[in-house]
Amino acid sequence: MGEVGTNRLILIGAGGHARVLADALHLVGRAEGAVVLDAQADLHGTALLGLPIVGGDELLASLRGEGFGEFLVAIGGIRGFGLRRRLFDRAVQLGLRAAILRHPASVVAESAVLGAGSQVLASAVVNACAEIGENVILNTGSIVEHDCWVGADSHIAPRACLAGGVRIGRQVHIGVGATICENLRIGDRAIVGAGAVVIRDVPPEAVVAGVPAKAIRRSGP
Ligand code: JB2
Repeated sequence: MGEVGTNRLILIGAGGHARVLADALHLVGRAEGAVVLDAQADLHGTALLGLPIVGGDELLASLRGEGFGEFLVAIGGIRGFGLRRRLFDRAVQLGLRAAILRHPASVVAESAVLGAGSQVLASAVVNACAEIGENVILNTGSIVEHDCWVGADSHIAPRACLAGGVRIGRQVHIGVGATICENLRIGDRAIVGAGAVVIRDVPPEAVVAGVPAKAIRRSGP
């Protein structure tokens, strides 16, 4: 896959999303030497698809000095965007580089741009001139059409589809199988429910659902 580079890699998080990333790392030959960190002490000393779970985030600094140069934030849950950002910033501050992971069965146009830490999973398609921000998850089978822009920390869930020219803000969640029609804007920290069909712009922090999608509440704590 090239983009991940040659340094040993740290996966931050050992849950469901981490299993998907670990599987892809095996496929692209980056699993060897990689380790996993998780907040749950009872996972320490166990393994995730063959990758050792060596401890919690307090190890980030010492791993940096032991030949680990790259990381991926491997937490993807809908409540995790602030956490994904905090973990990303902490690792970068310690001098680690965010890897870019492209599943070998994904399709990324040559003219598309992938930000640091972005994760393009199996069967995802990123079409011409799309720009993907840092720490973004393009999950299984998602489609990001030409000229789309996806802001940092956002998650495009499995089989969601962004039609051409869509702009997605930062820390946005586009639910499983949702469709965003062409040229629409989805504001920062908005949530689009699974299966929704969005036909109008969505303001920041709105939660929308249904066909056509309508506001149902505000996002946030
Ligand atoms: O601060 C932390 C921290 N907080 C929670 N640091 C580290 N290193 N790990 C942390 N965690 C760990 O993240 C939890 O202890 C837990 O092991 C993991 C989150 O796992 P979970 O399976 O709950 O969520 P996920 O984000 O891996 O997966 C969700 O999002 C994916 C995109 C699920 O909804 C999946 O179904 C979905 N595909």
